[in-house]
Amino acid sequence: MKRQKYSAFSLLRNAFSHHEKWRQAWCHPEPRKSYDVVIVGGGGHGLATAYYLAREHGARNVAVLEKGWIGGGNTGRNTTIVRSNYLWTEAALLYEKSMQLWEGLSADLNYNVMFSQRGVYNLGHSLQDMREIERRVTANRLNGIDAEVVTPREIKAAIGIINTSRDARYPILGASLQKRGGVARHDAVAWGFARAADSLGVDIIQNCEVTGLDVVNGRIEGVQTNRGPIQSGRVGVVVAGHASVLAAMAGIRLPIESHPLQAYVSEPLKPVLDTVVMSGAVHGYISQSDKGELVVGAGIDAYNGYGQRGSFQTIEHAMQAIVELFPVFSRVRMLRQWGGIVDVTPDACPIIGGTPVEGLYFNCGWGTGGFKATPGSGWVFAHTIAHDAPHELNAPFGLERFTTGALIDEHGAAAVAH
Ligand code: FAD
Ligand code: PYC
Repeated sequence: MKRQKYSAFSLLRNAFSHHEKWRQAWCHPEPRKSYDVVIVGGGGHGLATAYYLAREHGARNVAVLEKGWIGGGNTGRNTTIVRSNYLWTEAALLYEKSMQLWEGLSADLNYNVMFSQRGVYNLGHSLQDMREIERRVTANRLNGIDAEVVTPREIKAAIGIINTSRDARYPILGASLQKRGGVARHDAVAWGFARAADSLGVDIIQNCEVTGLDVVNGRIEGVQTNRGPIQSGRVGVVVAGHASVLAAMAGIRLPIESHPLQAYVSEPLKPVLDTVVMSGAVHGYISQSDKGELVVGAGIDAYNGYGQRGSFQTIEHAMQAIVELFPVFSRVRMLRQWGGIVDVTPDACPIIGGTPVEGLYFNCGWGTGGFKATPGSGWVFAHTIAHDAPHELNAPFGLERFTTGALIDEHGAAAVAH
């Protein structure tokens, strides 16, 4: 299939054609015998990595291998909150790089990822919460990131339907607000990166599961797949909740626990909530999608597992939290529930870099918060693979920090209980 070139006239031409005649946005090539770089995992991070490898580093012989369909993992299962208000400088700079890429992403990809900077509130319900919020806002500002502390009165003025009563079980004492934060359309992010990578010559191969990593004398030589072996001297693994499974194929044990994380959407409503509200204390967060559904999430399910479902008590807990914050939603009917598998590290920060196997790189451990990092993660991982060395932004996030002890504790800023 011929690769697409996009022009200002494509939209007009397609508007007048029947949709069956639309050309596919990316090709479906058969895997070649070998590639310069193989990326395992066709989520947002893997596709972004391939795109930036091609665009920033001139790589042309690149494949993305996806066991299912692109964006079918956590990329298509998350609640799409984007923010960069992390506590420590190392994390703040990495997430802020991503925020800056988000701000130009639709134009860069020539694909509307529906990035909507509608603001993100992180609520505080105790004096300790408020001290933590003030500390984080100050740290954010020192790193040049927009952040402010807002009072219950200001929160109520902005979000009329929120419950700021002092009599609530967990009264709202204030919040941090990042106005540049918001949401994006998750599928569009995968599709936009896929189309752009494809147009730069990247092979996107779906239904291609990696079943083994070929390591010879401490070097990666290729991968085994359900569609045959593929040779490559450079392999980047970006498989979110399945990172430990892939690492084990190369004899590596990662400091990662895999947990289900659930989300829910309601029946569609008229616009009632034009911002994002998160509360780590009551364990719930909520926004309203452009379709009108309330998009709701909670903390992780406490047990380890690979089932993309989640347990009933977490559903109950999340609904209690949301109804406590927004009593008006008590009569809304929920429509769908699902889970994704998140890979949580001991310091709630990602692992992005090389491994003891030469030519084998891992990008994982984003846990409950990697959607917001999609462009930034792909950008630094592409640099790492192209140069066989980390970019200064991801240098602190190497696997070695778990032996040197240079951990970056972001449990608080992760804002989701785990
Ligand atoms: P994925 O999109 O999971 O992509 C990995 C891909 O690897 C998958 O498509 C999978 O099929 C493929 N794969 C696995 N094994 C193999 C194999 N052997 N061979 C080939 N392919 C393989 N983050 C935020 O920033 N904001 C949020 O609001 C937010 N909410 C969330 C809510 C939920 C319910 C969940 C589950 C996660 C949430 N996250 C959020 C986290 C975020 O979704 C992830 O960190 C991020 O999407 C990870 O992207 P990825 O591309 O690394 O992973
Ligand atoms: O990291 O902002 C976040 C988040 C929200 C919901 C899940 N993760």
